[in-house]
Amino acid sequence: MKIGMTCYPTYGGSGVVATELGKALAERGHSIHFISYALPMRLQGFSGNIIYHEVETSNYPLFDFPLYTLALASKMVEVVNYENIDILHCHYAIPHATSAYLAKQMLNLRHIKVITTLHGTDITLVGLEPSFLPTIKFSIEQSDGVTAVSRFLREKTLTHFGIEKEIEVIPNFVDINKYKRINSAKVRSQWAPENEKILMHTSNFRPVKRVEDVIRIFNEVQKRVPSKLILIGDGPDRSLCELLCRELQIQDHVKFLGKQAEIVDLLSAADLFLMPSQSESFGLSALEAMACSVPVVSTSVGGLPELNIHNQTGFIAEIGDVERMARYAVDLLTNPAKHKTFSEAARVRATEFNQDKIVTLYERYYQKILDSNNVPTT
Ligand code: GMT
Repeated sequence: MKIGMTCYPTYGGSGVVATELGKALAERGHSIHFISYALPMRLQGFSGNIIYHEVETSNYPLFDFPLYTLALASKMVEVVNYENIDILHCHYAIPHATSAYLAKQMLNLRHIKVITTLHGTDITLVGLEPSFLPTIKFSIEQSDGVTAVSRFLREKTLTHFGIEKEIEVIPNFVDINKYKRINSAKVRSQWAPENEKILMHTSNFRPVKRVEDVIRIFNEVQKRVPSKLILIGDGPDRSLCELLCRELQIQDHVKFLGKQAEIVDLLSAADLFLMPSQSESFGLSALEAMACSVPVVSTSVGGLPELNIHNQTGFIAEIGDVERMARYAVDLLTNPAKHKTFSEAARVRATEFNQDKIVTLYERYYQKILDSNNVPTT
């Protein structure tokens, strides 16, 4: 198949899923054309079956705001025509599904099929804003196929947007052969020279991630367990978090690593992963941690309970219940036998989301949509 894959290239789960999916499909012999405004973060190195097409936006003085949606639609038309694309697969509905709809119209409804994968805040947060809702609802309804990364997200799409369309749940995935616990003695000795416990969090530091709660949980934990906190990623809340560490006088126990492209050796040094999000449709970074045998303490929001099994692969608690999450963390970090059992269960759970299995689901879904003669609902 020839697939045009559109995603955000930045540090975030939807771009990671799109990129890893594209790479896996390319390895299976499909031709993948990434269409985005910058090289997706995890798309490094040459692969014979992958081509990257950059979307240029005009900064003509009349345009106060870059017209990315239109520029993307035009680039999609070009790539579909020149490369004989079968499917445009859009990750994150805004504005990608809208650009793909426009492109399909410009192509005069040529054989091209549009598939939209819903990832999270495109449905639960920003997509609900009045300035987006009607357009996003329309674009989702006009897609030939729609997938969501969790059952939670499918339900939210149907109820929030009043959409009656069939939505296939295809969960996120991890390459369990790459994401597995490796010897981390060197990294551990740098971060925790006294063999302290290591707590970890990775995110794009947006308010929904509640990284301040990560720090408050750690503050409670370190009072009872010698420990260090490693924070990976960057984003709008990072400065606030750096400040909070200083206010709590724990800055010497917390390391902000910024964005990291390769994290297996980092995750392998962790004893516990924290994800106290306010909203999380799936929690890909928790899955990657679990694949590296790291138990997870998370909130119970969104799709997280579909991944993190309470009292088995970690613990779940209500949003903002810092005290409870800290108690769970201390329980695991002070009980080696329990920690070992949870770590093993986390790895076993992660294997259920193995890349090979989930990429096959996408391949089958592509074929189903290509074979269908569906008329999008309006
Ligand atoms: O919706 C977002 O916040 C963007 C997106 C991203 O690009 O980071 O994250 C979502 O998609 C990920 C991949 O499917 C999921 O693992 C995240 O749970 C989800 N984030 C939220 O729902 C907040």
